Amino acid sequence: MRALAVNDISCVGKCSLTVALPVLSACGATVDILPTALLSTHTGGFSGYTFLNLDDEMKKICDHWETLGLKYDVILSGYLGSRSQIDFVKEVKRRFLKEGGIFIVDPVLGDNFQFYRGFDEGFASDMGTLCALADYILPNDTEAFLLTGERDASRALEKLSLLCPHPVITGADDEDGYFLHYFDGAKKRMPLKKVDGSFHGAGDVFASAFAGCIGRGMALEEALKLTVEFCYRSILRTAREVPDKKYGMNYEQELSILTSHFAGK
Ligand code: PXL
Repeated sequence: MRALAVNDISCVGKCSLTVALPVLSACGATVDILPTALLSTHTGGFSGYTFLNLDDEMKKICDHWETLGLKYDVILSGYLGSRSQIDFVKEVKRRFLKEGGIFIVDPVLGDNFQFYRGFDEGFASDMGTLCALADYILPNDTEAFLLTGERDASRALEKLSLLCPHPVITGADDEDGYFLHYFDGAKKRMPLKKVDGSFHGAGDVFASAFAGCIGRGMALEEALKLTVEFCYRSILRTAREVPDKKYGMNYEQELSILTSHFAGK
């Protein structure tokens, strides 16, 4: 299975491509990358970070790839550095996704009911147009709200299901607990064990594992169960081992959950 991860390179603070490469690889994927921006750190909690937008380079990279005839079974889109990149990723899907391939969009916009630095309503609205081309979208509760205007996850899911066949809201509080909400022909939810605190990069760990599982042919519910187990174990480890959560998740020693599942398959 050949996957393309479209995301930024944050040199410090594990997220984006530094997470997508190892996690997708652990699922047995051959992973290529299309970097959207180069940052000294991610933007969540560090000050003074550097940011190089790679708009022009992305176009040149894709023109070269066309000469190689590359096609992907799965394309996973994550953090995009500009509104024009959102349009360009639509073109990447057209040019490089195999017939019958799977397009997964993690609409990276914000967390804790706030935009990440550099994003605004216009960006969210454009991101909605990219979500409309996806087979699966993976917003967190904040992103589901920013895309739909609904704070209630069940109502947000309903609106997102008009946009894309399989929205997955990766964690939201309900009146009776903490759930992952997903649409699979009907609204469904899966209980999640909540660990206190905020875990930077958790969305990228989730999206990468999910894309790997779906790319390897798992059905939606099975893919979600394995992804949730891998994320939960990584979060527990991070809670124990990482004092400063902006440095990202310690998922590395939990990759065996994925490698052992896919061993010999
Ligand atoms: O984890 C999402 C993410 C990805 N990439 C960059 C970010 C963030 C969140 O802060 O800043 C550059």
